[in-house]
Amino acid sequence: MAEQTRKRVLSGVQPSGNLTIGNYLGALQQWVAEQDNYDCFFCVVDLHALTVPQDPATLRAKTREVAALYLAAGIDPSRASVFVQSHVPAHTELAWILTCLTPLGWLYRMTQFKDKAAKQKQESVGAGLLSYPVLMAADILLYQAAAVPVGDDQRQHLEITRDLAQRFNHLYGETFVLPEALIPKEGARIMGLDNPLVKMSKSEASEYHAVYLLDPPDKIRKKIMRAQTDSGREIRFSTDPQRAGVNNLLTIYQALTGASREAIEAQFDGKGYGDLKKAVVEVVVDTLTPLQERYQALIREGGYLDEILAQGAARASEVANATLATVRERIGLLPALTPVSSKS
Ligand code: AQP
Repeated sequence: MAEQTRKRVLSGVQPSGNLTIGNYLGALQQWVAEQDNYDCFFCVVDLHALTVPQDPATLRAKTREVAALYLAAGIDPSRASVFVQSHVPAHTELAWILTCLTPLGWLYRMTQFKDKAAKQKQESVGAGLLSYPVLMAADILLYQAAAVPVGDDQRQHLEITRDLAQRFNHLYGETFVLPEALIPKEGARIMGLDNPLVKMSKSEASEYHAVYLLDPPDKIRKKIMRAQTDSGREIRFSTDPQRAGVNNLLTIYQALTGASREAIEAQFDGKGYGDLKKAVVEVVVDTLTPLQERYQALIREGGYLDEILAQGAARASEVANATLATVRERIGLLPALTPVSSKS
C-alpha cells in the first residue's frame, strides 16, 4: 500500500445542481479548515449524480463548476488532491466488490434512499439510488480515510461504510481503515429558507429555497429577506419546530461569523426579525463575494483547472489503485498479466 504519513480525509459533493450555502457550511468550510491537518482528497462525485437523471452537457459543465468552487472556497491544490470521481475507475470496481458484500436490508433502511425514492414513481426508482451508499463507501475506503467531513445528513452513510469495512476486514483480514464522520458543530444541517422543516438542498426547484454560492448580492438579499419566520419577536436559538426559521437564520449567522450563541443572542436582544435578516444578508454577501471573484478568475483561466484535475486524478489513482490491488488479491481475483508478445 502507498506510504502514508498523515491521516487521510476524503469527501465530495455531487454536481447535481447549484451548490448552496448548506453545502458550503456542512462541507466546504470544514474541508478548508482541515486541509493542513490531514492528507486530503476532495472529489466531485459525478457518478453519484447519475443516481437521478442528468442532462449530459449540464453534468459536464456542473462538474467543472463544482471543482472550481472547491478552489474558490479555499481548497489549495498544492495541499489537497482535487479530482473528478469518474477519472479514477477504481471507485466503480471497489463499489461492485462491496455491493456483493452488502445485504439489501442495509440499503432499504437508508433515509436518503427513502426520501429520494418517495419523490419518484416506484417503478422508475433506479437501482443506483439504492446502491449509492456502497459507491460512497468505496470512495472513502479506497483512500483509507480516517475522517470524512460531511453534513449531518451523511451520518447514516458513514455508518454503513464502517459496517462494510468491518465486514470486509472480518472476512478477508485487516484491509480498511474505519472512517469517522467529521460533522461541524454549527451548520451541520442548514434548512430551506422557504421551509425550515426540510434540509436545504441543491436539487430543490423552488426559487426561494436556497442561497446558491454563485447568487449575486441582490438575489441573496431577496431570498434571505423572504425567509420564512414566525409571528413571535424573540431572537433566540431554539429547537421548537415553530421557531425553526429564526433558528436557521441564527445558525447560518453563527456558522459564518464563528461568534458564540450567547454573543449573538445579546447582539439581537430587543431587535426585530428584519434586523436579523439584514445581518445575515451582510455576512453571507461578505463571504460569497470574494469566493465568487476567485471562481470567475478560475473559469476565465480554464486550462489551470483542467491541469489541477488531471494532477489530482493521478495522485488519487496512485492511492486508490494500491488499495484496490490489495483488495483484489485478498478476495481471490486472478491478477491480469501483460501478454509476452507485447513486451519488448
Ligand atoms: N443543508 C445542508 N446543510 C449542511 N450540509 C449539507 N450538505 C448538503 N446539504 C446540506 C452537505 O454537503 C455535502 C455534499 O452533499 P451532496 O452533494 O452529496 O448531496 P446531498 O447530501 O444529498 O446534498 P444536497 O445538496 O441536498 O444534494 P441533492 O439535492 O443533489 O441531493 C455533504 O457533506 C452534505 O452533508
